[in-house]
Amino acid sequence: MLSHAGHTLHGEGRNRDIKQRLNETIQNIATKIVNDMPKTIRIMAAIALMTLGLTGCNDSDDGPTNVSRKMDARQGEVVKIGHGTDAATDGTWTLTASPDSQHSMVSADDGTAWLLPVSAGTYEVRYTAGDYTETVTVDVAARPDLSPYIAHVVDVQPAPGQFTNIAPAWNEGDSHSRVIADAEERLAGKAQGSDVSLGGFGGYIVLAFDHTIANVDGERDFRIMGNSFYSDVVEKLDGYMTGNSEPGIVKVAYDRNGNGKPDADEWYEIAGSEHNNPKTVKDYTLTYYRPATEQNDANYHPGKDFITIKNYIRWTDNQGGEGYMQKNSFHTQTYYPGWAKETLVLSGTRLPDNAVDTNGNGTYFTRYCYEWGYADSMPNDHPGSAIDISWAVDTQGKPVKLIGADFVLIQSGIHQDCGWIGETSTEVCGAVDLHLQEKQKP
Ligand SMILES: [Ca+2]
Ligand SMILES: [Ca+2]
Ligand SMILES: [Ca+2]
Repeated sequence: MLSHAGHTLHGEGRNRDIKQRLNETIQNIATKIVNDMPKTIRIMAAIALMTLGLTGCNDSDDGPTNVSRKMDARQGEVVKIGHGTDAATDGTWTLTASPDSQHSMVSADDGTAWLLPVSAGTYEVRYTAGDYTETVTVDVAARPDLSPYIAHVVDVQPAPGQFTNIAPAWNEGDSHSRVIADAEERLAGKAQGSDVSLGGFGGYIVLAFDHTIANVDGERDFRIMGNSFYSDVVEKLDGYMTGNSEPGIVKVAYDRNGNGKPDADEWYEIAGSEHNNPKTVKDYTLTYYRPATEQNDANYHPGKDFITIKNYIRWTDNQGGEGYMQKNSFHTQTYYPGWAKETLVLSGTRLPDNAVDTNGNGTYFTRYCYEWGYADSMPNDHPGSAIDISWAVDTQGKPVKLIGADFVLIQSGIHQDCGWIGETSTEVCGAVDLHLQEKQKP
């Protein structure tokens, strides 16, 4: 059984597959009618059904039934496959032939299967329930137009930070949708675009692709490009590689209602290397307050100090904490998102602080690289920055088996202050479907 006990996740199909599903339904009904007919009429009907692309034969009333049929599908699109018998729902689906290993398949207890082919070519899936065997040949057409990179930025909401209002850009009078469009211009269609900074804890971005990223068994499926790098001064601290790591939590969603939008579809968090770290806080909420002033502190000494406003952006959290984000001399624009209301409330998983003041006087910070399952943590060329959709968990922390992901959300996961270098903010510079990247090579 390809389904995952108690947690098989499947789709309701896509609008574009309505025609195909109708054909399937017709075929299923036809098969049932045929099975209910006397044998002589059944053979004649079976011949007639071949025009529908369905062939069925039953050697005797007591013998095995073998049915075979064909379906058409397209690369990167989930195809729903039902079986044509009501004799048993305790059968199993198996993939019996495929062009290569690049695909994903799940099935549900009601006997429905979903196949997501990454490669074009011929697939064969088989449903077996007792004496009943149904073989479905799925011809998958190539889609050379598909891109392995981000197609759209659906939403972006950076938290306050040094690069907020700069990357993506906000100028006086700009709407939130203008900021989203700027983020899309920076990222869409590129292996590595220009940075989008998510600001301090809780800032997030929602990305969409022009296809479903397959959750290929045993393989990592996509990578979020960031700007982290290893330190060449301090190699390891507490067992972690050090450098400029600003980890972001990654969540995935499958477009279950098939409308191309991350609306009613559930988000599943990628449980990365620090998921069970006792210092990780699962439901952390920060409230940021618009700053009262952008005036430098009276006791700020240019050229001597780096902090221009010490008590700059006030924050409170849901753990009884409170404090201020500082402003520094390197960035003079307001750090508070220009389009946001007077308060900005952001919730999510807070990762343990990862900064170490290496010399104790605040001049050289290094930041642990959490090893896997995050954005902007491990360097882009390291396997630790590639993500397996199989690491997704539900809100109870239970693993889920998703056939793939249509949408990816990245959220700044650290809430700490690193003195003169400021808050820790996840950067997103692109994203890539690792399976399709291989397929779409010229
Ligand atoms: Ca996978
Ligand atoms: Ca949807
Ligand atoms: Ca970064």
